[in-house]
Amino acid sequence: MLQKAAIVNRALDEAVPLDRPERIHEAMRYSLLGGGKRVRPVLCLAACEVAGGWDACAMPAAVAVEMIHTMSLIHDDLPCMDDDDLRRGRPSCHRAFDEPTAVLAGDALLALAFGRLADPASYPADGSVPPDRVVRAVGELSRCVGAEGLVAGQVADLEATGLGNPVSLDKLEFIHLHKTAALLEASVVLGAIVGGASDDQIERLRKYARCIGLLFQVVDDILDVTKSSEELGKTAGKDLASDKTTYPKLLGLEKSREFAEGLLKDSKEQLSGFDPIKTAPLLHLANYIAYRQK
Ligand code: GRG
Repeated sequence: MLQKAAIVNRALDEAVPLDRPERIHEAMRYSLLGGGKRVRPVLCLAACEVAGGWDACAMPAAVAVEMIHTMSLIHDDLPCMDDDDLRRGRPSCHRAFDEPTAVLAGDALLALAFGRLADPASYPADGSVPPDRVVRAVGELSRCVGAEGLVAGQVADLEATGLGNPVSLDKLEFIHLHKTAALLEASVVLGAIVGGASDDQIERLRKYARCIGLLFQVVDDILDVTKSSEELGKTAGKDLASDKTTYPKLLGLEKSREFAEGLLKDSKEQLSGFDPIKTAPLLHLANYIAYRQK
């Protein structure tokens, strides 16, 4: 994972040069290159490999999902959203720069993500990723991050915050399936599409991604109450202090851990029909998400 994350970091660095206007590019680079586990791009590369492709085929999609993830974090930290001062162990973008710059840096990363994904020059020159796969990937990404996906999750989360009473388990699942799982789903599905997976393979990998997406959030909720801000690189205990509903609040810590174990098992079952050597990275990534410490 570290090796793949290093390749992704190089691609991200090259994708956002320090062009003019400098301040906006500085802000984009500050948030994009300042840490982050790179879970989404690594998932994208791993799914492409399962489908029979290689890293260069999936790199434009890998870079795109990390750019969108970063822009969602920048916007999530804004005073009008979660109002957070700390991100990836450093001041959040609007703190390090200013609010308008942070909004625009997020907007620019969103646009650039689609630009890189759609640009034929981003792909290997041997035609190993035909244009119809790229078009399908663009549509899939748009659906996963727009008002049916990530944005829907954020809206539902904002609506639920401040109501004073906990949301139901169903509502909590809706929030996380959209706010967190949708982009993990896009990461895996885009990798599978550009790698040349069949429709049936794409749907199985989608199910895997949705399981690990929900798992990711359950683990995030558990870490929020069991780790410190220093360990996490973001404000810990925030969910506990606010009226935000989390799995530990609804189910308790022990039942949340059991729920996480069930999701891990379900995710692995989706990989059973594939070549076990090729799915090994996805299997280990599921374990990593389940047992991560930050
Ligand atoms: C996508 C158009 C568009 C708008 C964004 C603000 C917003 C709408 C959505 C918020 C989404 C959000 C912040 C979801 C939380 C996802 C999550 C669990 C983040 C933590 O991910 P990690 O642990 O972080 O992978 P690192 O820093 O390691 O990358």
